[in-house]
Amino acid sequence: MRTFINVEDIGDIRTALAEAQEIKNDRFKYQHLGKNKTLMMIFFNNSLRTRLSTQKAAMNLGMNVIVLDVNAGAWKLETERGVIMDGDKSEHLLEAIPVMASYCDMIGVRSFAGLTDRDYDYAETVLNQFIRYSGKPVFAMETATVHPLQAFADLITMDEQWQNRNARPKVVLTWAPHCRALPQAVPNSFAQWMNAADVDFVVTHPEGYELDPKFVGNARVEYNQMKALEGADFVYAKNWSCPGVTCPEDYGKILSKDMSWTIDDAHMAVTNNGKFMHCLPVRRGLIVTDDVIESKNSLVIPEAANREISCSVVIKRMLECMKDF
Ligand code: AN0
Ligand code: CP
Repeated sequence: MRTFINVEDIGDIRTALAEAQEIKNDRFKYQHLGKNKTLMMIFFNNSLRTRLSTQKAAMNLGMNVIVLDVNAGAWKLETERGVIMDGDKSEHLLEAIPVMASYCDMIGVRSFAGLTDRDYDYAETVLNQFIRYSGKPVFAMETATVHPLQAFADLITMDEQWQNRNARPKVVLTWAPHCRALPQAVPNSFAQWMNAADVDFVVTHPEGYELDPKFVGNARVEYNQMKALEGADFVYAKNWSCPGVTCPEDYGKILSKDMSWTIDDAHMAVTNNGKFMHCLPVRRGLIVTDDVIESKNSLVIPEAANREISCSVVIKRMLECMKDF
């Protein structure tokens, strides 16, 4: 594996899930693979889980880890070509990338959507520059449009919960209100991975929040949230800003703050004793009530714990490939 961005990069899902359990049973089994190899994690945005779980996964595999917070101590980086750099950005990504790459064997990138220029964000401009100019394996740690390490961890968590049941689970991705404009990376990847998994997948959101067809595919969209939640086995809540699919000029805007979409006991009551999921960080009172997130049906902590496992599978696969280069 040279890049980890989309669900196709992981190959067969059942094989990946089996590999995740193998690693979970013995996290240090592949410690020899990373000896004298260095992972560089580059953050353009904040993180708690990704920062810690990725570092832990790399250490489990015997790697050394370097972490760079671009906005805290490094030179401010220009990302676009053809500009006169007379502003506050002292260095161009086109020099910084090969320099950073010269110190490492593998790169993880976190770079959120700017939410102002849809084409720039959806072209994954920053991530693609890392792939093109580093010459190293690159994985997304949430980029402009995707968060595959999260979606893979979510799938591992659902697989663990659903074991020994014959029917396909009903999984509902529901939009929920938030006070700030958030990216679409988490719902995009979640939709992409659920479409590839053996589940009955439904997406619900207010009108105008339609996700990009590249990710949502032919998933069932139900605009009535309560109807969508009926009989759900898993409820995956997330806020996202307008993806600009039906109305490009609304890209990145907040179109609704409708608090009737906040997941509370009344929402969970229509599900099939459904489990509550969220990638975290979550704002209580907006996305979900205290009671729901603290309930025995809440999976938010196991999801976060499985980030170490999803990342271990990805880094292991990249290290295995490196022998060929
Ligand atoms: C980010 C988002 O919604 O994409 C990160 C989630 C993992 N959340 C915030 O910025 C609050
Ligand atoms: N879920 C997730 O990626 O969290 P962080 O933003 O804290 O890394």
